[in-house]
Amino acid sequence: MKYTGNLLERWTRALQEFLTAPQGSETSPASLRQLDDLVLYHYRGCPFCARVERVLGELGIRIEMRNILSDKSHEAELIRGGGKRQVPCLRIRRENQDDEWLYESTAIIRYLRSHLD
Ligand SMILES: N[C@@H](CCC(=O)N[C@@H](CS)C(=O)NCC(=O)O)C(=O)O
Repeated sequence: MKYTGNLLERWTRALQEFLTAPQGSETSPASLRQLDDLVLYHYRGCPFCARVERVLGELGIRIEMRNILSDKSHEAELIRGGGKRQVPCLRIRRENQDDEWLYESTAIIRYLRSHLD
């Protein structure tokens, strides 16, 4: 019983520390930047998409994700706009210009790192 009490105490303390910890570190959700001009076409289980998603997480960037398997309109959009059914594809929206459709995980990661880091 004493053991259970200690454990409960430790959990409570850990929870309190977590809830009252200062915000703003690199990995805290509060530091995530939402970028509205970017959209990532992807699907779950695609390893190249996972690489891009990992870098987004690393950079603390949140963007709109469009899964082409769970929504056929996203798939149609990708083929119409980008020219082929391949994920990942990063859609870059620019004011007064056509959208850019960037394929290839390495090119997407290079873009994210060089423009947003
Ligand atoms: N070299 C590409 C490979 C991308 C790739 O092969 N993607 C697969 C999914 S993992 C794909 O879109 N295949 C076409 C399809 O599913 O219709 C990259 O690095 O992004």
